[in-house]
Amino acid sequence: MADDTPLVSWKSPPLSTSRVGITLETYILEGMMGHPAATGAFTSLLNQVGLAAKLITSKVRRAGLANVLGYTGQTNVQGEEVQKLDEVANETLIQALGRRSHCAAIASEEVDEIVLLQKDPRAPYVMVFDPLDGSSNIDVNISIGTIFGILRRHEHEHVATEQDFLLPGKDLLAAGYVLYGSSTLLVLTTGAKSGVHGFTYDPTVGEFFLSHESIRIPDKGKTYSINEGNCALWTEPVRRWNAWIKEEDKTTGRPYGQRYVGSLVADAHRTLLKGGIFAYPSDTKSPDGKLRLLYEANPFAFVFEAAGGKATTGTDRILDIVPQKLHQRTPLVLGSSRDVDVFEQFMRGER
Ligand code: FDP
Repeated sequence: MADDTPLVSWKSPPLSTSRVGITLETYILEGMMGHPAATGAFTSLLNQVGLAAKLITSKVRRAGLANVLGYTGQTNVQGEEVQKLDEVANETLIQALGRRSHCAAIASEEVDEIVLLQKDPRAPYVMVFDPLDGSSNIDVNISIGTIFGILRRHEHEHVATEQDFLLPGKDLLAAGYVLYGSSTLLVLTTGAKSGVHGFTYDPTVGEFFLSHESIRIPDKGKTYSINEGNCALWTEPVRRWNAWIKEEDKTTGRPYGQRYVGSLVADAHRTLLKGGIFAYPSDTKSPDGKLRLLYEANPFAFVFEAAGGKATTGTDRILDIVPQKLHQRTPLVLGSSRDVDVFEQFMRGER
């Protein structure tokens, strides 16, 4: 009798919904295919952000060498004036975005005024970015990053103006950051519905691959992140919160550990993955806070909320603030929802 048992038993792998391993371009393209009315403009813009991230990575990775060769904003060995890395990153982004017709203008932490990229008033988007955040850390080989956000223009009678940028963070269409750390990681979100995803750069093939799918920040963490050297400058509620988080109490997991890199991208990224709280409150030296609303606070607030976390000034939701000017500063508190809630309770005097 013939034996029907196959020599090698083969079972199809379980159907997986995980997309880990797909490239950033595929991810962006799939996003567009989910919107039948999409023109491709947004897709193209996100792809240009990916391209700029690759170009800046290659420059950041050579920064130490460049330093040795004198490429530090002074004169290089050929006697030429050379640019600082944050200026290089700024120009790289402007050039990458200017090559397509979709980004009407940009506002950058590096530039006083907006930079117009398109004369066509129909150009649909504007972009905000901090091209190289934490730049005081470049010289000491510590992680730095690029932060970005994309807004839709509402008026197409004229070319873009500053007014196109003065929108609350809740109006962002997309936001994210690129962390130049032990590897380069691009974290992107178009909001809570699509989730927050991280793409790790493989320099050997020149592609970003989805490595951190659907990032969710834990409800509560074990670390706090603040420049404790500013303690004498803080307000009384911040000091009381700081003392509380260092007290011993097993039921609430205190004392929390302290972590502070001094590069927002690095501190915020760690907080996003591990949970806990990052705070740069207002103090007597910086009564309005130190960090910039448009380039730093809003993109991170958008990412944290999309990942299930919170972002506040201590009293108000960051994403609700209507900016009055481009380079406006704000106090910023980001983190796990329960940890941010406690911070706000201290600010309201409830603890
Ligand atoms: P940097 O001054 O090095 O550019 O926004 C700028 C920023 O860094 C953030 O990246 C960082 O979180 C913060 O300032 C650090 O400020 P302190 O040195 O005052 O702690």
